[in-house]
Amino acid sequence: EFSWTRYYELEDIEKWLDGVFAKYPSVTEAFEIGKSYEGRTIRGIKISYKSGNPGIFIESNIHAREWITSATATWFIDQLLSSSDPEVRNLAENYDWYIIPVFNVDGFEYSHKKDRMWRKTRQPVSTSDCIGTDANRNFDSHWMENGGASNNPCSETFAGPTPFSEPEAKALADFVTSIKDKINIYLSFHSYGQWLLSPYGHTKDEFPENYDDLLTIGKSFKTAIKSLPYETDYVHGSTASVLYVASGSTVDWVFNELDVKVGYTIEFRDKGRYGFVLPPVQILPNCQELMTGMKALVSKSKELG
Ligand code: 0X9
Ligand code: ZN
Repeated sequence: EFSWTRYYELEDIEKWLDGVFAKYPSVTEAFEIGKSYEGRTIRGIKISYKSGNPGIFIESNIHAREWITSATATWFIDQLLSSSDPEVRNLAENYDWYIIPVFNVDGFEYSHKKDRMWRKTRQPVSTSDCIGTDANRNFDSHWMENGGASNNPCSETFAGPTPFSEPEAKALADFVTSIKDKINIYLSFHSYGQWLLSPYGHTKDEFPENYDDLLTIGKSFKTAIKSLPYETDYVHGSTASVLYVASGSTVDWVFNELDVKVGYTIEFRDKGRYGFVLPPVQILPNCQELMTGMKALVSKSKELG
């Protein structure tokens, strides 16, 4: 029986997903964006209660060791389908959801089987003995600019030999491009640090034209989470201004190249005490925070049009 009191391997998550499709056939649809370097299928779920809804895309676990992201994504899927909370019903029924719970499938498997702290993809690099690229530096938007990524294959933020060198990144880009007119909000789940990060990542000298709106939406997310009994703090702002310069990320690529103008990287719990190895007892609190923040984020974004 699947639960949110422990972490699961890819195989278990995929079995759970199959069960979800079987249980909710009329409102769910399986999709595949393509295959990973090692040949695994990258799978997603579309949840749609009616046609014509605005769309929200969630990509999760692009960084292998950030297990809380897929645990939270699966919980969120379960809630959209089973919760009777009116605000969750509003999210479920008035938006179309595209959710990829485990994007970096090869890395995720490797983080379970060999190295808990693995981050990157698993594709070798011809010029080095080091393996893997940071998929969140491999997208073709300001790729390798401003020191926001590394050209050293042994670095954790190696951008790859070329933009979209990673089959996973290319598959995601092609898939999101194919449905871009249906996407209003793009979210990328990460850990850790408790940040809500908007574009830009590639520079701290410029801000998007709608940055005020992105801050307003971000503030609603942060305030909502702070109001919960845990009083967890999230810091919001542009990636480059509040965290560090990071170029070639998914959120910036979708924002710049596909013109999806509401996009955030969400860095979940914690602030570093456990870091990537967040204890399972914190899965549900993190999930509750995400849901509370999400309700606020979506409603503020609707309000601002
Ligand atoms: O460095 C990253 O890729 C993310 N942080 S993490 O510790 N999870 O690795 C931040 C990504 C920032 N996003 C954008 N550049 N938009
Ligand atoms: Zn990450």
